[in-house]
Amino acid sequence: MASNAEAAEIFRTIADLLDVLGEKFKPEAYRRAARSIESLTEDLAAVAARKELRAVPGVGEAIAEKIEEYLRTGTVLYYERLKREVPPGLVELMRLPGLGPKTARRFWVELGVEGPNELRDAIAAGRLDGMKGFATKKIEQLRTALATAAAGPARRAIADVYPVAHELLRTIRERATVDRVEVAGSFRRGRETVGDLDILATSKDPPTVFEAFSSHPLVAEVKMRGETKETVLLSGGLQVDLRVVKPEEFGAALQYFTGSKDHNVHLRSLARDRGLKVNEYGVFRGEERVAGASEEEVYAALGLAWIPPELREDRGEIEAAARGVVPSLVTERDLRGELHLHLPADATPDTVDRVVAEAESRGYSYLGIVVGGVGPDGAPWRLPEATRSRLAHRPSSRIRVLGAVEAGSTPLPPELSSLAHEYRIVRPSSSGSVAKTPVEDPASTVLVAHVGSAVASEAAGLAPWVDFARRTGAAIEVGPGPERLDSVGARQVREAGIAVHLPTGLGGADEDDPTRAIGLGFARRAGIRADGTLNARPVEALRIGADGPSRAPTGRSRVPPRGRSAKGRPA
Ligand code: DGT
Ligand code: CA
Ligand code: CA
Repeated sequence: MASNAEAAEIFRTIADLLDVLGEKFKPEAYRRAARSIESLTEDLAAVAARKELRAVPGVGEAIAEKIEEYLRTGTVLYYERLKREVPPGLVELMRLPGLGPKTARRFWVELGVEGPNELRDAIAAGRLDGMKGFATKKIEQLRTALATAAAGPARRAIADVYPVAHELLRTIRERATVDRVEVAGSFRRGRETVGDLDILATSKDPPTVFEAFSSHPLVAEVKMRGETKETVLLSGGLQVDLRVVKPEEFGAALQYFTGSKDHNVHLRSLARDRGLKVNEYGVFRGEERVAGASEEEVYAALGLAWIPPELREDRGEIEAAARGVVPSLVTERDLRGELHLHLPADATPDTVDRVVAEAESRGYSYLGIVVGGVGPDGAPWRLPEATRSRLAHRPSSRIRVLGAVEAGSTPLPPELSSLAHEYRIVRPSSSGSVAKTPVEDPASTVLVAHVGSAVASEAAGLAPWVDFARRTGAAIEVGPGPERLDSVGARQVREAGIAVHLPTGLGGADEDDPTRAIGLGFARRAGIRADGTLNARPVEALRIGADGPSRAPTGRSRVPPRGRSAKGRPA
């Protein structure tokens, strides 16, 4: 149960509480201890076992006893007592930006304010006006901080964070001496939004890692720097934690800092039942480390199959792993093609050749390009004639190139009826509803795309599309952006027995294009496997044009089946 991070957090909170209570020197002592616990390169329990706690800088007799108490009982009575002496609202107050324990104390003592709501009222009533140290501008900042806090912590869409994370990893790999470096936390679990980034590395020369990291131009402020951990704020305000750990602990640290917290809590209770202890340094039987270098090893030591990060939310995945039935989720390597590629409106035949070459180089066996349709504004559009005809008349190509039209679920307008295409994509109209008139040829519809996540997360918005897909046999696209079908919606789609289409990011701007990884992450979070993924199927199974399921496979355009890995994760 015990962890260095948690112990440090307890001591830091003790310091804050003592500040609120008006203590003079003690708070700094607890802060110093917290910093040094955080910089330890090994488990506190190991230090305690060697009776060396008192040799840790900043740890004297009183604090050493509290660490021992924490290791024994999981908490510290002194801390529990202090928490009872200070109104909980004050702790919230002192955590607000621009406030600290000392200011919180002044509001408490001078105004009788015990929490955010009361402070808001006090500001509104003008009770801060004329208080020493509170100019109008400062009061305005407090008002903003209170409003922001009430709205909940700011989380960012994974699509926005993805390029930043990759840029930081690339810099660390290029400029520092590292062996392994990975992003953990909610990012690795493929969550729709992330609160902060958690990066883990192993290195023979840790200072080079911190140096490469904190000198990156994106870094605006170094908030905390210890021997093993550094916390920075990027210029956009995103917090990034970087930890450098020992190679023999990397798997345990990756497991611990990937979370989720609920998943970890469940794992630790499972470990206890088996007489083991699991923390960010490894799995231990007594003092002996029985696992830690790899995640596989950590899960195996607990009698579990390795669990993909996207499933680690304590929603039954641990029970499944104990029975050895972790689903093998769809991976990038399962994808055999793309059916929903939009080209720029002015795309030339060369553009077609380029994306086809890219699809070929990925080993895909088909590529569906949208050649025209009805836009969300209701206006018909089509790619230039020469570009469209390139689809049908190409120099030899190893893959099937297909044309699609994309429109709402009404019949195509007359000006598009002559547009050559092999299949149809349906998109919700801006109202999100399914038109009463069915498409003229439901059998040609293979895909529903552009389903919004706002629509998707309300069952009512997604439901008509699930019905539509069930009726027509169409698949529904997941992702790619935060405004599109998310993992919650994808789960509903899977549970209805409908296949998904995954964006491939073909023709994407650069290597940091998040399209493919994010759609894949959402699908994996929803428990989707290759067999539930339309574009993981061979071209003959797509129900498209003359290559419908009734026709025998030609064999020519097939790629050999690729191996599936239970351990695949989004790039
Ligand atoms: P986020 O950053 O809000 O999007 O979500 P996470 O899951 O990345 O959370 P974060 O950054 O606070 O911590 C990363 C992981 O580290 C978290 O999923 C579990 C683990 N962890 C961090 N602090 C604690 C803790 O105090 N107790 C436990 N049990 N686990 C923790
Ligand atoms: Ca995080
Ligand atoms: Ca974090």
